Amino acid sequence: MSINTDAESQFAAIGLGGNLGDAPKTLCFALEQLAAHAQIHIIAISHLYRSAAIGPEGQPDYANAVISISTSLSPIALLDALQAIELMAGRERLLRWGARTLDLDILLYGEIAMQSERLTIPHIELYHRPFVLVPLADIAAARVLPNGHRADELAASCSRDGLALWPDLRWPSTVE
Ligand code: ROI
Repeated sequence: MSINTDAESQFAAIGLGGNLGDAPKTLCFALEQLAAHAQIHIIAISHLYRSAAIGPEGQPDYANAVISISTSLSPIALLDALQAIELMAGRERLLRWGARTLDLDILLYGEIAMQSERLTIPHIELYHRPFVLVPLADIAAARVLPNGHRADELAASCSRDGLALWPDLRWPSTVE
């Protein structure tokens, strides 16, 4: 794993989630695929969390994590790369807010704010989801988010109900 220092490279934060099958294993698979991509360099990997599903009742708990990367891909090209990995993991888009094998979301991309049919950056739910804010604070505590607040402040003020560490020896967190 190396860090791309090209002038063209941008910081991005990616949310990982899944709640079907062996979800930690699927998230590990996603990390391997991301690490193997020539234009994606993983900087940091949060702890792995277990979180109660937001959405329709009766879903299994999710495995969630956040990583930071540097990438020379444009936002849309990064989205294409993430969706290709979702497909490789067997992702089907069936129900809105339904259970899924793997979700890879662009949370932040440099200082960019954009809204298009396919992509909204920052992620539309970034500030509302503890299963995003808490792992984001693991790897980018002092980062000031586009709403002007530090990631660790936002994480400290959100409810941790239904959110817990998910110890898994396969998970290659870079956080102490
Ligand atoms: N709920 C949790 N806990 N974690 C997720 O990653 C997640 N992803 C989703 C919805 C269905 C909104 N619920 C989730 O897309």
